[in-house]
Amino acid sequence: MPNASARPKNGRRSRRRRREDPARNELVSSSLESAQQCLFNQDYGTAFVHYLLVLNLAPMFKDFAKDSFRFTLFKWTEELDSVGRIQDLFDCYEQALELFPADEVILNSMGEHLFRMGFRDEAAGHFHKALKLRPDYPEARENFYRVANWLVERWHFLMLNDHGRNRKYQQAIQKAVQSGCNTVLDIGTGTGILGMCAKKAGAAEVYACELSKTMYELACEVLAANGMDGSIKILHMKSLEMEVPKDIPHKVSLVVTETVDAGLFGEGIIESLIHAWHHLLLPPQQTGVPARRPINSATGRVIPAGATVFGMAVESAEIRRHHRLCVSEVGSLSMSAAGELHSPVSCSSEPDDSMEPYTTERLSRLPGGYKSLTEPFTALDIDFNNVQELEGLSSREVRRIHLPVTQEGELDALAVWFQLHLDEESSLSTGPQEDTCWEQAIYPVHTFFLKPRDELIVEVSCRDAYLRLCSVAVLRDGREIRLDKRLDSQHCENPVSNPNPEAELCSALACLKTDQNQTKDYSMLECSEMALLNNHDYHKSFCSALTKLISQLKVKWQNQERRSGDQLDCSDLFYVLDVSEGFSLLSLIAASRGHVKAYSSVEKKKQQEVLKRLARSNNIPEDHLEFWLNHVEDEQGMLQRPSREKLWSAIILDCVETCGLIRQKLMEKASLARCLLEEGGSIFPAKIVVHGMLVESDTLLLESAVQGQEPTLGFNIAPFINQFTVPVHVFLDFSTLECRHLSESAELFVLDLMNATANYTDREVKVRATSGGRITAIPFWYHIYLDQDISVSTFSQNSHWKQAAVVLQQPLEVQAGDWVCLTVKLHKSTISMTSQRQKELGEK
Ligand code: 44T
Repeated sequence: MPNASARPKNGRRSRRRRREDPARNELVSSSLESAQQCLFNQDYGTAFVHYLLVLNLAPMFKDFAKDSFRFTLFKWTEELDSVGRIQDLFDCYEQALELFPADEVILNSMGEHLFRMGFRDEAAGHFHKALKLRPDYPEARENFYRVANWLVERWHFLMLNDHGRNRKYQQAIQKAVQSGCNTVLDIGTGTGILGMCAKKAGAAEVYACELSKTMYELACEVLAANGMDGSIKILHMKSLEMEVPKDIPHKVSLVVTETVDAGLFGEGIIESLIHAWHHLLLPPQQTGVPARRPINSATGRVIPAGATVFGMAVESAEIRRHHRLCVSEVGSLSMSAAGELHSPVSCSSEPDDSMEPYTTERLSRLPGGYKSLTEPFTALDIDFNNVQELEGLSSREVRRIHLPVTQEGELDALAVWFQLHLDEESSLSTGPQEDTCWEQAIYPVHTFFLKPRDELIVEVSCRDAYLRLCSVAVLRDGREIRLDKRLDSQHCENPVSNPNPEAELCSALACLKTDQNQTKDYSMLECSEMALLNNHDYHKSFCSALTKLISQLKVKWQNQERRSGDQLDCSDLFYVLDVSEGFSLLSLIAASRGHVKAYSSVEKKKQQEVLKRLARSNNIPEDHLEFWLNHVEDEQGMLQRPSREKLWSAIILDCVETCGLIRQKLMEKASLARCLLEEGGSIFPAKIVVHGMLVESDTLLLESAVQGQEPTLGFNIAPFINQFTVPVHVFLDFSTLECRHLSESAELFVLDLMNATANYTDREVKVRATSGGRITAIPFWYHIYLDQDISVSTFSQNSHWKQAAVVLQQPLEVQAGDWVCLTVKLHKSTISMTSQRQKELGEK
């Protein structure tokens, strides 16, 4: 590959010299010819090098060769990708962008590679640039929408729309500045709002830092728009890397921050504050020593001043089905041999790195609700102005808390929230009862049925700067029942004080033994995969549809044999391919139908083991289950014939993502799959019908964009952050969304996966408003038809899918009886909608 940096700059004089240089011209034209020849021969690597040479030597060919160059680049990088030459791949893109820095197609394509490699921030930057260059470029727009949620998380909108929170922070900052905190650092400034509050309150010097590149750039725009770019110094870095005087000239008297997540410590506030106290803040005010000088003149402090964390034991079927296997049979397969299946969120006393200590939910919006089994208890109190206390957190002794059970029920989780004490007077709460938008942290625990006179023993500790909560035991009738899974078996049910040390030793050994077995058969599933296993209807439907298809094919085969006079060959099998993403039992369910050789796309070794164990225990011959990805070399080859002389009887496509969107490239996969089917074979699903409903929901608006015309605390922020608004809200729980239904549910679109001639033009659908109101959103979901009669809905009680909703840019006022015309578009598996009122259509 030529070294791009060694190329001469193309100044005017050198260009003229080049044109006059016959040897150079000769080289350019022969290279151009070679490039074209190599392209024709599909030798993309060499073609690419030739094009690079030509275009660097003779930029005037850029217009002429642009399309071929792009084509070569895409083909060559595809090859590099398939053989894992990632560095080379990105080098090629960089060289291409040096030649065509404003080429939106190259930018977008590089973004796609970056995204696939997990560089989301960078990927998003490329999509954003491509979109700015060509706002009507649909590929870049769709890609941008897919990543916008990661770049600028949706809570930014909630936060900026939370006037109560904004005002409380503003007042606390104002008070601190007016009482003498003159130099301020905003850690994790986001849009810059807290820093701007400090400046507006009169602080002499304001600094801010932000680690996310996107947020940093956004904050720069916001500061400039508010005329504060000269007076607030913003740094693109993590506060932990900041030093005095390198980054800020001296220590500050106030740190303001809201780097807290639902579990309080998840954004690293403890570590940031310890570092800030040692390196960035003036010493704290001595407690107990009366201040002689004006307070805070040479001392430092933090807003928020501290926090109190609360916890409560809850029952929730919704939490349970996402973290525990709740069924003993899945689609007629017995699950008893599955071994231990865990979600990645665990309260294990020895958590490993792959585990998260908590997940988050809004308890008030949990489908099916929740039941409190104990009163809320104080889990922790922390003073952010006391560095010794912050440092001591990790070494604090594990605290055991005894909680009287107040209501009987299944113990599923410990829910956690907190009060953030901004100063002595003012605080914010993230509690489930409050009228706030904040989620609670959920620590799923080992399920146990609690009775009213029980006492639940919870352990609270702080490890790796995370708060950890674990329910360890239940006190019932004077006996302590251990809840840790590892000590869960019968032998481990110890009386509170075991008078017999020998018996204690025996039971400890017994536990050790179980422990070993469990480690062996232990496998982790994503929460959505766990919920999928628990989705009885889904598996039952697949089971029926597969049984039906196979019996139809059997009849067909038998008829053919009768006609041809051949004997039925018992070794002839039906071939079924399951290309579901992640863990899926569908291949096994297919294999259990008899006369089926099934191919699973499960990739993880541990999960393959689970399937093998289940096959054995369900009497499925070992050679009737294969792992497809062990056979194919690369993902591109995912859809192939089972073998040279065979075709598939069924191909199972995983068509909807958990978030509620249709999977990318579904239609391409379906058309490929159709070609690989034997006659009479089928793709599952055969058809997808999109359903939707008109609703009025302020909640959805608040989570989608900063609302209203009023500036936020007097600052101009909304237009900047709202650039990251996306038209489709994902991961929606439509069943618990606060909203008014303004229509019945309606069929919006049909995707016919079995039909090769289906033509997906825009579709106009008329929906009648059943009540008057403002349509702000159109939640949508899918009826997935496995065949003509059997379907599953992605909006059902046990669904492992969430729903999605189109959020309208402008709410649409309607009256009962009005007709609304929706234009539904499908572009590359992405559904979009626009709406219009059609009063004049009247009743028909
Ligand atoms: N919390 C709201 C907002 N960052 C989440 O890159 C508050 C949520 C909330 N930058 C319950 C209650 C509430 N140095 O942009 C992000 C992040 C950045 C840093 C520089 C650092 N050490 C950090 C750490 C984080 O700060 C921004 C905000 S952090 C996420 C805040 C009532 N649930």
